[in-house]
Amino acid sequence: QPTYKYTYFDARLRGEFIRFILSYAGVEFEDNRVKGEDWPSLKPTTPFGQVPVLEVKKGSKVTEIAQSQAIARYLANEFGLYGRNNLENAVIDMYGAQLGDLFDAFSTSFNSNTTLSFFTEVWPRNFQFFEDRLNKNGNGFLVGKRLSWADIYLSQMTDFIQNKDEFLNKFPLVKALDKKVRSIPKIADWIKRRPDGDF
Ligand code: GSH
Repeated sequence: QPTYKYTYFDARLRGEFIRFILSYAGVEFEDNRVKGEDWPSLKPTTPFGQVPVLEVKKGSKVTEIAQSQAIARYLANEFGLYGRNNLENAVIDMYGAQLGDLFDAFSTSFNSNTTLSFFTEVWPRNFQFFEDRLNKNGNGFLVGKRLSWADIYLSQMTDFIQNKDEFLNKFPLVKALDKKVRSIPKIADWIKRRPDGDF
């Protein structure tokens, strides 16, 4: 059994869905939360100067994985969060990529004056895509008949919405999926014991 060290900032943001996945997997992981003042010295030691990074230690061999979606896919393969075949996996990855783009847009909106249009336009447009897709698949999951890493990512993304409950009333299938993911005992337990924070 490998051991896992997960490095991200002391925040949920782009890194939290991986913590959901690690919790779902039921594996112990070191939740290494880098402080702002320690980041400049750590940055050059990471593969691309960014976090998240997952270190997977098997025996004496340590492999570092950067890029959140590469980490998610690795864990999905290890812990049964993919589909039944390559085609289902491609569609799961498609949703993951869309959510990654959405997060990129969300973080860019912080650094410009577009936060408002983000909340009135970009969130609703994207959540409508996912609502329609859930409606089409018809069983509460994005792909096939079981939970995938994209379902977990979509659920975690709702953390960043202002007035989440009210907002999600317009997207009842996303709301139900979010509730289902957060009710999975190992994820519910993580949410209970994780550090507090606004983001
Ligand atoms: N595409 C990458 C991923 O999905 O992991 C983006 C990683 C990224 O933007 N990381 C940010 C970071 O490390 C935090 S969310 N910022 C600090 C820096 O670039 O110095």
